[in-house]
Amino acid sequence: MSRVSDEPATGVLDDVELYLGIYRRMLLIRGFEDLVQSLFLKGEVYGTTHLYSGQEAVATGVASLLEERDRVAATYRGHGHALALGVDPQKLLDEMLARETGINGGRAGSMNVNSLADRLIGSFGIVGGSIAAATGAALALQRTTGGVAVAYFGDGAMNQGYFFECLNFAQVLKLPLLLVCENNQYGEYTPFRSVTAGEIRARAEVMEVPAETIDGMSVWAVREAAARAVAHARGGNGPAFIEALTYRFVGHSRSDPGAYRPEGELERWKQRDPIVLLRAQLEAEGVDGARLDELEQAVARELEEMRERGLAAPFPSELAAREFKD
Ligand SMILES: Cc1ncc(C[n+]2csc(CCOP(=O)(O)OP(=O)(O)O)c2C)c(N)n1
Ligand SMILES: [Mg+2]
Repeated sequence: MSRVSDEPATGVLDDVELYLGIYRRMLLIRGFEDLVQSLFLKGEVYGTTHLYSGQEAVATGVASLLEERDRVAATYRGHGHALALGVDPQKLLDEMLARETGINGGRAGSMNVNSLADRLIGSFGIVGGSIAAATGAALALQRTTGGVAVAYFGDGAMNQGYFFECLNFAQVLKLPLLLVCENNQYGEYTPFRSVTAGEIRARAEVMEVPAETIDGMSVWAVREAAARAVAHARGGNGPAFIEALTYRFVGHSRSDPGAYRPEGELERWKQRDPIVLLRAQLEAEGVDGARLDELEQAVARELEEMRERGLAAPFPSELAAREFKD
């Protein structure tokens, strides 16, 4: 089991330089989401958005284990999944703004981003859809490059038929599939406990699929679990399952203020903000705080430049701009 504590100890991070890169990526995701939200409130973002703030450790931790030949299926909460894979943040922002320079030419918007060059086979608006897409990809990869397919999905997808059918299929055929359930405690405005029977992990275990429940706020816990899971899948042993316990720091989508949350819950989770935890851990491992401050400032500058470039980028056409505005 990985160490989970608010009091950092040294020797926890296996590669400090690698974690500095992860730290930068997590800052980028958080800042990107803050930027998208502010642009959304100004009416600049077309369609809807679902932000990844608070869940950054999951996508960055898993992505740190992936190779060129691997493939990923994300959800509609997928900006973080995309950025963790290395999708160009400017192109992703331009996509939100429905510009021609967007990663999908401004036609996909926030929920449907894909970038095959970055291994992202799609972002799926249908709850559980990512599981089916990744299972298909795993079947193809098993027959070709030997890569692993990863599906991200929420706790809400655990009650979807997709999950049971795909996991059974993948286990029978020993497909190289990694299923990552991001249990952020809610499906829209519903606490997952009130609609989900039993332990989530047990649903994989019943099919004899190795399954772990981990601290999804600790990126090193995610990375350690993902290393085991990826090794299992890559080794021809079939699928592996991770339940990452996490929390979204914002509403479900758009301007949801999250009023259904019990008082103090958000604040409690924020004390275990994955970015704050990693920063404390990096400092405990001897990284100079000033170096981390510089990283933060560099990311903030990068985002400000992106905002200006994005807002100045051309729309696909006048007609398309009107069609996409909701
Ligand atoms: C098949 C299907 N049913 C219902 C919806 C409506 N819907 C959109 S998001 C959502 C909640 C899903 O919650 P979860 O899987 O926990 O993901 P999270 O939003 O928390 O990341 C629902 C029910 C949908 N998109 N697809
Ligand atoms: Mg959820």
